[in-house]
Amino acid sequence: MTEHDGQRLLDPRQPVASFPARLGKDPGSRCLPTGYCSRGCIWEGHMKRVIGVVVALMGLLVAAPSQFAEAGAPGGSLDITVNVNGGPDNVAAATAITPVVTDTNSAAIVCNTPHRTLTAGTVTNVNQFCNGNLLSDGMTYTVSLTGVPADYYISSGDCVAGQVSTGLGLSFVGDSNVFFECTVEVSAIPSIYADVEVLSGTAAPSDFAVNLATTEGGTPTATTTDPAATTCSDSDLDTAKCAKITTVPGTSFLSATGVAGYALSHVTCADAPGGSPVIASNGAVAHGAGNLDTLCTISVRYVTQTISVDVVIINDEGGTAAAADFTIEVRDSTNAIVASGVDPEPGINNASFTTVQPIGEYTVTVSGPTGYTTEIVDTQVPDGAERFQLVPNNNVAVVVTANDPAPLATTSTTVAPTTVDPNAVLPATGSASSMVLMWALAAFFLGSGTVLIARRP
Ligand SMILES: [Ca+2]
Ligand SMILES: [Ca+2]
Ligand SMILES: [Ca+2]
Repeated sequence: MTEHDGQRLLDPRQPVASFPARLGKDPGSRCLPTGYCSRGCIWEGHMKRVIGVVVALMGLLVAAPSQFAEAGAPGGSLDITVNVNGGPDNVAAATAITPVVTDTNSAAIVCNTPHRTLTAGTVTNVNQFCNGNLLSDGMTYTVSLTGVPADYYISSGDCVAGQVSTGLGLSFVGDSNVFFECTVEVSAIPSIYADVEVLSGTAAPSDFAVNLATTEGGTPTATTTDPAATTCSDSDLDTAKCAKITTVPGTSFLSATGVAGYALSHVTCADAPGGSPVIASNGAVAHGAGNLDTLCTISVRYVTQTISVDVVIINDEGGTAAAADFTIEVRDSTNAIVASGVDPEPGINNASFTTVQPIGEYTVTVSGPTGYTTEIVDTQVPDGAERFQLVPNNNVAVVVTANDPAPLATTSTTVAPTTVDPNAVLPATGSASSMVLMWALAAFFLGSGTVLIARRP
Protein backbone atom coordinates (compact mmCIF):
# COMPACT_ATOMS: atom_id res chain seq x y z
CA MET A 1 0.00 0.00 0.00
CA THR A 2 1.39 3.37 -0.90
CA GLU A 3 0.29 6.88 -0.32
CA HIS A 4 -0.12 7.15 -4.03
CA ASP A 5 -2.71 4.40 -3.93
CA GLY A 6 -4.64 6.31 -1.32
CA GLN A 7 -4.46 9.39 -3.45
CA ARG A 8 -6.42 7.70 -6.16
CA LEU A 9 -9.27 7.21 -3.74
CA LEU A 10 -9.90 10.93 -3.73
CA ASP A 11 -11.40 10.61 -7.15
CA PRO A 12 -15.15 10.64 -6.37
CA ARG A 13 -15.90 9.10 -9.73
CA GLN A 14 -14.30 5.87 -8.65
CA PRO A 15 -16.55 3.56 -6.60
CA VAL A 16 -14.99 2.48 -3.34
CA ALA A 17 -15.85 -1.15 -3.86
CA SER A 18 -13.63 -1.32 -6.88
CA PHE A 19 -10.53 -0.01 -5.18
CA PRO A 20 -9.11 -3.21 -3.88
CA ALA A 21 -9.51 -4.83 -7.23
CA ARG A 22 -7.29 -2.24 -8.75
CA LEU A 23 -4.57 -2.28 -6.17
CA GLY A 24 -1.22 -2.85 -7.63
CA LYS A 25 -2.54 -3.22 -11.10
CA ASP A 26 -3.03 0.36 -12.19
CA PRO A 27 0.12 2.32 -12.87
CA GLY A 28 -1.52 5.00 -10.77
CA SER A 29 -3.61 8.06 -11.40
CA ARG A 30 -2.20 11.44 -10.86
CA CYS A 31 -3.76 13.85 -8.43
CA LEU A 32 -3.37 17.25 -9.85
CA PRO A 33 -4.26 16.63 -13.47
CA THR A 34 -7.72 15.49 -12.40
CA GLY A 35 -8.54 18.84 -10.79
CA TYR A 36 -10.36 17.23 -7.82
CA CYS A 37 -7.72 18.37 -5.40
CA SER A 38 -8.40 22.04 -5.98
CA ARG A 39 -9.95 22.61 -2.50
CA GLY A 40 -6.55 22.66 -0.92
CA CYS A 41 -3.47 20.57 -0.31
CA ILE A 42 -3.83 20.55 3.50
CA TRP A 43 -7.27 19.00 3.34
CA GLU A 44 -6.08 16.66 0.70
CA GLY A 45 -3.09 15.51 2.73
CA HIS A 46 -5.21 14.89 5.78
CA MET A 47 -7.83 12.94 3.88
CA LYS A 48 -5.16 10.95 2.13
CA ARG A 49 -3.87 9.72 5.44
CA VAL A 50 -7.31 8.90 6.83
CA ILE A 51 -8.65 7.25 3.75
CA GLY A 52 -5.35 5.55 3.14
CA VAL A 53 -5.65 3.77 6.46
CA VAL A 54 -9.26 2.83 5.77
CA VAL A 55 -8.41 1.47 2.37
CA ALA A 56 -5.45 -0.40 3.74
CA LEU A 57 -7.77 -2.19 6.13
CA MET A 58 -10.33 -2.82 3.42
CA GLY A 59 -7.63 -4.07 1.16
CA LEU A 60 -6.62 -6.62 3.77
CA LEU A 61 -10.22 -7.71 4.30
CA VAL A 62 -10.87 -8.13 0.62
CA ALA A 63 -7.56 -9.80 0.01
CA ALA A 64 -7.86 -12.21 2.93
CA PRO A 65 -9.99 -14.91 1.29
CA SER A 66 -7.77 -14.98 -1.74
CA GLN A 67 -4.41 -14.41 -0.09
CA PHE A 68 -3.30 -17.80 -1.40
CA ALA A 69 -4.31 -16.97 -4.93
CA GLU A 70 -0.86 -16.27 -6.21
CA ALA A 71 -0.68 -14.13 -9.31
CA GLY A 72 -4.28 -13.21 -8.79
CA ALA A 73 -5.62 -16.76 -9.19
CA PRO A 74 -9.22 -16.99 -8.08
CA GLY A 75 -10.52 -19.55 -5.60
CA GLY A 76 -11.47 -22.93 -6.98
CA SER A 77 -8.37 -22.92 -9.15
CA LEU A 78 -5.57 -25.44 -9.30
CA ASP A 79 -1.96 -25.12 -10.34
CA ILE A 80 -0.05 -28.34 -11.05
CA THR A 81 3.72 -28.55 -11.28
CA VAL A 82 5.43 -31.74 -12.38
CA ASN A 83 9.17 -31.88 -11.71
CA VAL A 84 11.04 -34.47 -13.77
CA ASN A 85 14.21 -35.20 -11.83
CA GLY A 86 17.06 -36.09 -14.13
CA GLY A 87 17.31 -39.65 -15.38
CA PRO A 88 18.07 -41.02 -18.82
CA ASP A 89 16.07 -38.42 -20.76
CA ASN A 90 14.17 -35.99 -18.64
CA VAL A 91 13.38 -33.71 -21.57
CA ALA A 92 11.62 -36.50 -23.44
CA ALA A 93 9.86 -37.50 -20.22
CA ALA A 94 8.65 -33.97 -19.52
CA THR A 95 7.52 -33.62 -23.12
CA ALA A 96 5.44 -36.78 -22.86
CA ILE A 97 3.89 -36.16 -19.44
CA THR A 98 0.54 -34.42 -19.12
CA PRO A 99 -1.30 -33.91 -15.84
CA VAL A 100 -4.88 -35.05 -15.54
CA VAL A 101 -7.33 -33.93 -12.87
CA THR A 102 -10.39 -36.05 -12.22
CA ASP A 103 -13.18 -35.78 -9.68
CA THR A 104 -14.78 -38.62 -7.78
CA ASN A 105 -17.01 -39.30 -10.78
CA SER A 106 -13.90 -39.80 -12.91
CA ALA A 107 -14.84 -36.69 -14.86
CA ALA A 108 -11.76 -34.85 -16.08
CA ILE A 109 -11.36 -31.14 -15.32
CA VAL A 110 -10.44 -29.13 -18.39
CA CYS A 111 -7.28 -27.17 -17.71
CA ASN A 112 -5.05 -24.89 -19.72
CA THR A 113 -2.49 -26.33 -22.11
CA PRO A 114 0.57 -27.43 -20.10
CA HIS A 115 3.59 -25.20 -20.19
CA ARG A 116 6.89 -27.02 -20.28
CA THR A 117 10.32 -25.82 -19.25
CA LEU A 118 12.73 -28.27 -20.82
CA THR A 119 16.28 -28.34 -19.55
CA ALA A 120 18.35 -31.41 -20.21
CA GLY A 121 20.19 -33.05 -17.37
CA THR A 122 18.60 -31.39 -14.36
CA VAL A 123 15.06 -30.81 -13.17
CA THR A 124 12.64 -30.23 -15.98
CA ASN A 125 9.09 -29.30 -15.26
CA VAL A 126 5.61 -29.29 -16.66
CA ASN A 127 3.22 -26.66 -15.38
CA GLN A 128 -0.50 -26.71 -15.90
CA PHE A 129 -3.00 -24.19 -14.63
CA CYS A 130 -6.67 -24.97 -14.11
CA ASN A 131 -8.10 -21.50 -13.75
CA GLY A 132 -11.26 -20.16 -12.33
CA ASN A 133 -13.87 -21.80 -10.14
CA LEU A 134 -13.38 -25.23 -11.66
CA LEU A 135 -13.40 -26.93 -8.28
CA SER A 136 -16.62 -27.63 -6.44
CA ASP A 137 -16.95 -27.50 -2.69
CA GLY A 138 -16.65 -30.90 -1.08
CA MET A 139 -15.75 -32.76 -4.24
CA THR A 140 -12.58 -34.85 -4.08
CA TYR A 141 -10.12 -34.32 -6.90
CA THR A 142 -7.14 -36.43 -7.86
CA VAL A 143 -4.14 -35.45 -9.93
CA SER A 144 -2.52 -38.13 -12.07
CA LEU A 145 -0.15 -38.15 -15.00
CA THR A 146 -0.37 -39.61 -18.45
CA GLY A 147 2.60 -40.33 -20.67
CA VAL A 148 5.06 -41.24 -17.89
CA PRO A 149 7.83 -43.18 -19.68
CA ALA A 150 8.49 -46.77 -18.59
CA ASP A 151 11.81 -45.79 -17.02
CA TYR A 152 10.26 -43.08 -14.84
CA TYR A 153 7.82 -43.19 -11.95
CA ILE A 154 5.98 -40.82 -9.60
CA SER A 155 8.30 -40.70 -6.62
CA SER A 156 6.14 -38.35 -4.53
CA GLY A 157 3.32 -35.87 -4.74
CA ASP A 158 1.50 -33.38 -2.55
CA CYS A 159 -1.35 -30.93 -2.87
CA VAL A 160 -1.49 -27.81 -0.72
CA ALA A 161 -4.36 -25.52 0.08
CA GLY A 162 -3.08 -22.11 1.11
CA GLN A 163 0.46 -23.44 1.51
CA VAL A 164 -0.76 -26.12 3.89
CA SER A 165 -0.52 -29.74 2.78
CA THR A 166 -3.88 -31.42 2.42
CA GLY A 167 -2.27 -34.60 3.71
CA LEU A 168 -3.95 -36.51 0.92
CA GLY A 169 -1.04 -36.79 -1.47
CA LEU A 170 -2.27 -36.01 -4.94
CA SER A 171 -5.90 -35.91 -3.89
CA PHE A 172 -7.70 -33.05 -2.15
CA VAL A 173 -11.19 -31.86 -1.32
CA GLY A 174 -12.23 -28.88 -3.42
CA ASP A 175 -13.08 -25.49 -1.95
CA SER A 176 -14.33 -22.78 -4.23
CA ASN A 177 -12.66 -20.13 -2.05
CA VAL A 178 -9.23 -21.69 -2.01
CA PHE A 179 -6.44 -21.83 -4.53
CA PHE A 180 -4.81 -25.26 -4.67
CA GLU A 181 -1.33 -26.15 -5.80
CA CYS A 182 -0.18 -29.72 -6.48
CA THR A 183 3.44 -30.70 -6.98
CA VAL A 184 4.34 -34.05 -8.50
CA GLU A 185 7.88 -35.38 -8.40
CA VAL A 186 8.79 -37.74 -11.22
CA SER A 187 12.07 -39.63 -10.97
CA ALA A 188 13.96 -42.11 -13.07
CA ILE A 189 13.37 -45.68 -11.89
CA PRO A 190 16.64 -46.78 -10.28
CA SER A 191 18.25 -50.15 -10.88
CA ILE A 192 20.00 -52.75 -8.80
CA TYR A 193 23.11 -54.20 -10.40
CA ALA A 194 24.11 -57.53 -8.89
CA ASP A 195 26.97 -60.01 -9.14
CA VAL A 196 26.69 -63.55 -7.82
CA GLU A 197 29.70 -64.65 -5.77
CA VAL A 198 30.08 -68.44 -5.34
CA LEU A 199 31.93 -68.97 -2.04
CA SER A 200 32.16 -72.78 -2.27
CA GLY A 201 31.20 -75.56 -4.61
CA THR A 202 31.64 -75.74 -8.34
CA ALA A 203 28.66 -73.79 -9.70
CA ALA A 204 29.17 -70.70 -11.85
CA PRO A 205 27.51 -67.31 -11.15
CA SER A 206 25.50 -67.62 -14.34
CA ASP A 207 23.96 -70.91 -13.11
CA PHE A 208 21.80 -69.04 -10.63
CA ALA A 209 18.57 -67.13 -10.99
CA VAL A 210 18.93 -63.68 -9.45
CA ASN A 211 15.62 -62.80 -7.78
CA LEU A 212 14.15 -59.65 -6.34
CA ALA A 213 11.23 -59.85 -3.92
CA THR A 214 9.44 -57.14 -2.00
CA THR A 215 9.20 -59.28 1.13
CA GLU A 216 11.70 -61.61 2.75
CA GLY A 217 11.25 -65.05 1.22
CA GLY A 218 8.40 -63.74 -0.91
CA THR A 219 7.59 -64.59 -4.49
CA PRO A 220 10.09 -62.82 -6.77
CA THR A 221 8.78 -59.78 -8.59
CA ALA A 222 11.73 -59.87 -10.97
CA THR A 223 14.19 -62.56 -12.01
CA THR A 224 17.29 -62.30 -14.12
CA THR A 225 20.81 -63.76 -14.25
CA ASP A 226 24.35 -62.59 -13.71
CA PRO A 227 25.76 -63.10 -17.22
CA ALA A 228 29.41 -63.56 -16.30
CA ALA A 229 31.88 -64.26 -13.52
CA THR A 230 33.40 -60.83 -14.10
CA THR A 231 32.06 -58.15 -11.76
CA CYS A 232 30.65 -54.67 -12.00
CA SER A 233 32.01 -51.69 -10.11
CA ASP A 234 30.80 -48.22 -9.20
CA SER A 235 32.29 -46.85 -12.35
CA ASP A 236 31.45 -49.84 -14.50
CA LEU A 237 27.78 -50.82 -14.26
CA ASP A 238 27.93 -53.12 -17.25
CA THR A 239 25.06 -55.51 -17.98
CA ALA A 240 27.57 -57.81 -19.69
CA LYS A 241 29.17 -58.33 -16.29
CA CYS A 242 26.36 -58.19 -13.76
CA ALA A 243 22.61 -58.59 -13.53
CA LYS A 244 20.44 -55.50 -13.81
CA ILE A 245 17.05 -55.32 -12.07
CA THR A 246 14.88 -52.25 -12.40
CA THR A 247 13.05 -51.39 -9.21
CA VAL A 248 11.88 -48.51 -7.07
CA PRO A 249 13.35 -47.16 -3.82
CA GLY A 250 12.51 -48.97 -0.63
CA THR A 251 13.59 -52.26 0.87
CA SER A 252 13.84 -55.23 -1.46
CA PHE A 253 15.25 -58.72 -0.98
CA LEU A 254 17.80 -60.28 -3.28
CA SER A 255 18.50 -63.98 -3.63
CA ALA A 256 20.30 -66.35 -5.96
CA THR A 257 18.52 -69.67 -6.43
CA GLY A 258 18.11 -72.60 -8.78
CA VAL A 259 21.22 -74.69 -8.04
CA ALA A 260 20.82 -77.64 -5.66
CA GLY A 261 22.90 -77.49 -2.53
CA TYR A 262 23.44 -73.71 -2.49
CA ALA A 263 22.26 -71.33 0.19
CA LEU A 264 22.41 -67.57 0.49
CA SER A 265 25.33 -66.51 2.64
CA HIS A 266 24.87 -62.72 2.56
CA VAL A 267 24.30 -59.76 0.28
CA THR A 268 26.46 -56.64 0.20
CA CYS A 269 24.98 -53.50 -1.35
CA ALA A 270 25.89 -49.85 -1.76
CA ASP A 271 24.32 -46.99 -3.66
CA ALA A 272 26.26 -46.43 -6.83
CA PRO A 273 28.27 -44.41 -7.13
CA GLY A 274 29.87 -43.78 -3.82
CA GLY A 275 27.60 -45.41 -1.25
CA SER A 276 28.82 -47.15 1.87
CA PRO A 277 28.47 -50.95 1.69
CA VAL A 278 25.82 -52.56 3.84
CA ILE A 279 25.75 -56.32 4.48
CA ALA A 280 22.47 -58.15 4.98
CA SER A 281 22.34 -61.87 5.77
CA ASN A 282 18.72 -62.05 4.56
CA GLY A 283 19.43 -60.32 1.26
CA ALA A 284 17.76 -57.03 2.20
CA VAL A 285 18.59 -54.11 -0.06
CA ALA A 286 17.89 -50.70 1.45
CA HIS A 287 17.59 -49.09 -1.91
CA GLY A 288 18.52 -45.41 -2.03
CA ALA A 289 16.08 -42.58 -2.57
CA GLY A 290 15.92 -40.60 -5.76
CA ASN A 291 17.38 -42.11 -8.86
CA LEU A 292 20.59 -43.56 -7.44
CA ASP A 293 21.41 -47.05 -8.63
CA THR A 294 22.57 -49.74 -6.22
CA LEU A 295 25.40 -52.22 -6.73
CA CYS A 296 25.14 -55.53 -4.87
CA THR A 297 27.06 -58.77 -4.47
CA ILE A 298 24.99 -61.88 -3.70
CA SER A 299 27.21 -64.45 -1.96
CA VAL A 300 26.14 -68.09 -2.00
CA ARG A 301 27.75 -71.20 -0.54
CA TYR A 302 27.48 -74.94 -1.10
CA VAL A 303 26.04 -76.68 1.97
CA THR A 304 25.75 -80.38 2.79
CA GLN A 305 23.99 -82.07 5.69
CA THR A 306 23.66 -85.69 6.86
CA ILE A 307 20.59 -87.87 6.41
CA SER A 308 20.54 -90.91 8.73
CA VAL A 309 18.06 -93.79 8.61
CA ASP A 310 17.33 -96.48 11.20
CA VAL A 311 15.05 -99.46 10.54
CA VAL A 312 13.16 -100.85 13.52
CA ILE A 313 12.16 -104.44 12.67
CA ILE A 314 9.06 -105.76 14.42
CA ASN A 315 8.93 -109.56 14.19
CA ASP A 316 6.07 -110.02 16.57
CA GLU A 317 4.21 -112.61 14.52
CA GLY A 318 6.86 -115.09 13.64
CA GLY A 319 8.66 -113.06 11.02
CA THR A 320 12.37 -113.68 10.60
CA ALA A 321 13.54 -110.85 8.35
CA ALA A 322 16.79 -109.11 9.35
CA ALA A 323 18.17 -105.62 8.77
CA ALA A 324 20.03 -106.73 5.67
CA ASP A 325 16.70 -107.63 4.09
CA PHE A 326 15.56 -103.99 4.06
CA THR A 327 16.93 -101.65 1.42
CA ILE A 328 16.96 -97.94 2.20
CA GLU A 329 16.76 -95.52 -0.73
CA VAL A 330 17.20 -91.73 -0.62
CA ARG A 331 15.84 -89.78 -3.59
CA ASP A 332 16.29 -86.14 -4.49
CA SER A 333 13.70 -83.66 -5.73
CA THR A 334 13.78 -85.24 -9.20
CA ASN A 335 13.07 -88.67 -7.67
CA ALA A 336 16.53 -89.91 -8.64
CA ILE A 337 18.17 -92.28 -6.15
CA VAL A 338 21.13 -90.48 -4.63
CA ALA A 339 21.99 -93.01 -1.92
CA SER A 340 20.99 -96.54 -0.89
CA GLY A 341 22.00 -99.16 1.66
CA VAL A 342 20.92 -100.89 4.85
CA ASP A 343 20.82 -100.07 8.54
CA PRO A 344 23.96 -101.83 9.81
CA GLU A 345 22.35 -102.38 13.16
CA PRO A 346 18.57 -102.59 13.22
CA GLY A 347 16.86 -100.28 15.66
CA ILE A 348 17.71 -96.88 17.02
CA ASN A 349 20.45 -95.69 19.34
CA ASN A 350 23.03 -97.68 17.45
CA ALA A 351 24.69 -97.55 14.05
CA SER A 352 22.56 -95.99 11.31
CA PHE A 353 22.55 -95.81 7.56
CA THR A 354 23.96 -92.35 6.75
CA THR A 355 24.50 -90.28 3.65
CA VAL A 356 25.80 -86.71 3.21
CA GLN A 357 23.80 -84.72 0.67
CA PRO A 358 23.57 -81.13 -0.50
CA ILE A 359 20.68 -79.16 0.95
CA GLY A 360 17.44 -79.61 -0.93
CA GLU A 361 14.33 -81.74 -1.02
CA TYR A 362 14.52 -85.49 -0.41
CA THR A 363 12.45 -88.61 0.18
CA VAL A 364 13.36 -91.81 2.01
CA THR A 365 11.85 -95.19 1.20
CA VAL A 366 12.52 -98.64 2.68
CA SER A 367 11.66 -101.88 0.88
CA GLY A 368 11.86 -105.36 2.38
CA PRO A 369 10.47 -108.90 2.28
CA THR A 370 6.95 -109.41 1.00
CA GLY A 371 4.32 -108.81 3.61
CA TYR A 372 6.30 -106.43 5.79
CA THR A 373 4.69 -103.07 6.37
CA THR A 374 7.13 -100.15 6.47
CA GLU A 375 6.26 -96.79 7.93
CA ILE A 376 8.22 -93.66 8.67
CA VAL A 377 7.48 -92.96 12.30
CA ASP A 378 9.85 -90.13 13.07
CA THR A 379 11.97 -87.59 11.33
CA GLN A 380 13.48 -84.32 12.46
CA VAL A 381 11.42 -82.39 9.97
CA PRO A 382 8.16 -80.74 10.96
CA ASP A 383 5.77 -82.56 8.70
CA GLY A 384 7.13 -86.01 9.50
CA ALA A 385 6.46 -87.01 5.92
CA GLU A 386 8.62 -89.01 3.60
CA ARG A 387 9.42 -85.84 1.68
CA PHE A 388 11.44 -83.27 3.59
CA GLN A 389 13.78 -80.34 3.14
CA LEU A 390 17.41 -80.69 4.03
CA VAL A 391 18.38 -77.21 5.16
CA PRO A 392 21.62 -75.63 6.39
CA ASN A 393 22.68 -76.42 9.94
CA ASN A 394 20.19 -79.25 10.35
CA ASN A 395 20.86 -82.95 9.87
CA VAL A 396 17.83 -85.17 9.41
CA ALA A 397 17.31 -88.52 11.18
CA VAL A 398 14.63 -90.85 9.81
CA VAL A 399 13.19 -93.85 11.70
CA VAL A 400 11.31 -96.50 9.74
CA THR A 401 9.41 -99.39 11.27
CA ALA A 402 9.15 -102.71 9.39
CA ASN A 403 6.40 -104.90 10.80
CA ASP A 404 6.04 -108.56 9.92
CA PRO A 405 2.74 -109.76 8.51
CA ALA A 406 -0.06 -111.45 10.37
CA PRO A 407 0.13 -115.30 10.18
CA LEU A 408 -1.32 -117.07 7.16
CA ALA A 409 -4.62 -118.91 7.46
CA THR A 410 -4.33 -122.55 8.92
CA THR A 411 -4.10 -125.42 6.40
CA SER A 412 -3.88 -129.28 6.93
CA THR A 413 -3.32 -132.29 4.72
CA THR A 414 -4.53 -135.81 5.55
CA VAL A 415 -3.51 -138.83 3.57
CA ALA A 416 -5.65 -141.99 3.80
CA PRO A 417 -4.11 -145.22 5.28
CA THR A 418 -2.84 -147.64 2.70
CA THR A 419 -4.96 -150.46 4.11
CA VAL A 420 -8.24 -149.53 5.58
CA ASP A 421 -11.67 -150.89 5.65
CA PRO A 422 -12.97 -149.99 2.20
CA ASN A 423 -16.24 -149.12 3.87
CA ALA A 424 -14.64 -146.70 6.21
CA VAL A 425 -15.09 -143.00 5.46
CA LEU A 426 -12.30 -140.55 6.28
CA PRO A 427 -13.06 -136.93 6.99
CA ALA A 428 -11.82 -134.48 4.42
CA THR A 429 -9.66 -132.81 7.01
CA GLY A 430 -8.59 -133.80 10.45
CA SER A 431 -7.30 -130.78 12.17
CA ALA A 432 -8.37 -131.73 15.66
CA SER A 433 -5.86 -133.88 17.51
CA SER A 434 -8.70 -135.90 19.09
CA MET A 435 -9.86 -136.87 15.61
CA VAL A 436 -6.31 -137.86 14.64
CA LEU A 437 -6.04 -140.07 17.71
CA MET A 438 -9.42 -141.69 17.00
CA TRP A 439 -8.45 -142.62 13.45
CA ALA A 440 -5.04 -143.88 14.55
CA LEU A 441 -6.65 -146.17 17.10
CA ALA A 442 -9.13 -147.37 14.46
CA ALA A 443 -6.28 -148.18 12.05
CA PHE A 444 -4.40 -149.96 14.83
CA PHE A 445 -7.37 -152.14 15.59
CA LEU A 446 -7.79 -152.81 11.88
CA GLY A 447 -4.23 -154.13 11.93
CA SER A 448 -2.83 -151.79 9.31
CA GLY A 449 0.30 -151.08 11.33
CA THR A 450 0.53 -147.56 9.82
CA VAL A 451 -0.19 -144.36 11.74
CA LEU A 452 -0.70 -141.22 9.78
CA ILE A 453 -0.68 -137.92 11.64
CA ALA A 454 -2.09 -134.91 10.11
CA ARG A 455 0.40 -132.03 10.44
CA ARG A 456 -0.62 -128.66 11.36
CA PRO A 457 1.66 -126.10 9.91
CA1 LIG B 1 29.15 -61.08 -12.58
CA1 LIG C 1 20.31 -98.65 13.47
CA1 LIG D 1 3.61 -107.98 13.05
